[in-house]
Amino acid sequence: MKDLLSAPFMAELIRTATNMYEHGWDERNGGNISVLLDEAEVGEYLDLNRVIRTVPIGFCAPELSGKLFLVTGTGKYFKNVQYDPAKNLGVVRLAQNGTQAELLWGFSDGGRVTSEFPAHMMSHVSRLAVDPKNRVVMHCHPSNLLAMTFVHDLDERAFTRTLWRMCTECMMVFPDGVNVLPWMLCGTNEIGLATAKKMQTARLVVWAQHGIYGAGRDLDETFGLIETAEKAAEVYLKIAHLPIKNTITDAQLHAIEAHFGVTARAGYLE
Ligand code: 2HA
Ligand code: ZN
Repeated sequence: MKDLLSAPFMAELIRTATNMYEHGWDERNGGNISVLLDEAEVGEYLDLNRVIRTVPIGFCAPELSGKLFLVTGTGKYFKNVQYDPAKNLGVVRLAQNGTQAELLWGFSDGGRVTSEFPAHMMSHVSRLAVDPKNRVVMHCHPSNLLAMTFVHDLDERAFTRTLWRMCTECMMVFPDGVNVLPWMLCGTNEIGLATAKKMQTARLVVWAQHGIYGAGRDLDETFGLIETAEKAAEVYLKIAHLPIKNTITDAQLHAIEAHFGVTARAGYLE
């Protein structure tokens, strides 16, 4: 068996969690990540028949039964992931028709999967139905997006259109837009279900007064999605209180669509 800490997916997760912390997106134990792993690849590093412990997960995701995830732990700090991956991360397999998680590696201090496991797993189900190559769900607390939810209309079309107009790149990076949930209690199946429903139509879901969820094919793409939306929110907060003299028009957004071969969310442009 090869050393799991040398696996590319492990190195990439450690690098990403560290980078997210350094961006100020994951204070204290804020944020969580889950990555759908390839069973054959994990089999090079772990004995897939050796289950350390089994825990009920409090919801049912039969679509994910048998699937393996690398996931951050509840109460764990992103800033510490690089120093002790085996304590802060775990590899789990959903079992028993998606009602239990079998721990195959990690959470060495007796820890458990992220408190947002329902939102993560339900979002994986939603995104896999749209894109079978989706592997990553990421949650964090970027300051500008969070701040924006206090001063901007939470209507999804309006919120998306504002972000699209803040930087030219936004339309290319998230033409599917940003969905928005009102404030809800986090760590519950209810917010998990609501997030997953929003994930059916966009890869970014803002949790008002809390943070954001992103989904994508790999960690770089998902990080980049959140990074781009956060940059746009930062620009918005710099200009929102000033007299606006120029903007990106809908005609210009259509020009981006045509030139770069992207399609804006239906009905979001005039
Ligand atoms: O895991 O970010 O939403 C800590 C959180 C909860
Ligand atoms: Zn959070």
